[in-house]
Amino acid sequence: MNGRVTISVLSAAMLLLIMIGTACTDGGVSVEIARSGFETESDLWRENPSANIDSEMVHEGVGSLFVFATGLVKVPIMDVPNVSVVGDSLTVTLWARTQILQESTVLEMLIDREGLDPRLAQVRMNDVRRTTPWSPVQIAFHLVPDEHPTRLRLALIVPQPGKLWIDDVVIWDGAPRTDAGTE
Ligand SMILES: [Ca+2]
Repeated sequence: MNGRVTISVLSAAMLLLIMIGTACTDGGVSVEIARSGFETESDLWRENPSANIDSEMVHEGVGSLFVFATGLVKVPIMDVPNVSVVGDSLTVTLWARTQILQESTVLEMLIDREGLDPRLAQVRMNDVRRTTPWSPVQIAFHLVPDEHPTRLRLALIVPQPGKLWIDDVVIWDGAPRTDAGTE
């Protein structure tokens, strides 16, 4: 009887170790800093006539952000004050859907920094173009040494005409996963 109990405890402990090991391999640092599912209106994109909430073409929930670009358009999507970053990078994950989008969309992050001038970082989302169904995207913004972000402002830059929907945007401290997206 005691032997069985011991084996059960050992099995549970081994399973726990395996689970912890898997989590570390997949994630490393994976703290969520901010999230937007575009479920409510925001002043951020409301003033941009190219951007709207779409309540029909959603990836999740009741809304997504829809951008109808007739030329170059920049749409602010998140403004996150008072951040504290532990990892050596920031990762943005999102879901995107495109329709006749001529050029790749660019994700722009303006990083306010403790003791330094703000830094503007831009990453081209190579697969967010042409006509595609909802697809996961993952973009990494690497931090430079001794850079301590205090505020993050995220924007989409659509360089050419086309339609774009995005949903479930998350900014992570570090790299949350390695199984999706482009960079
Ligand atoms: Ca949503």
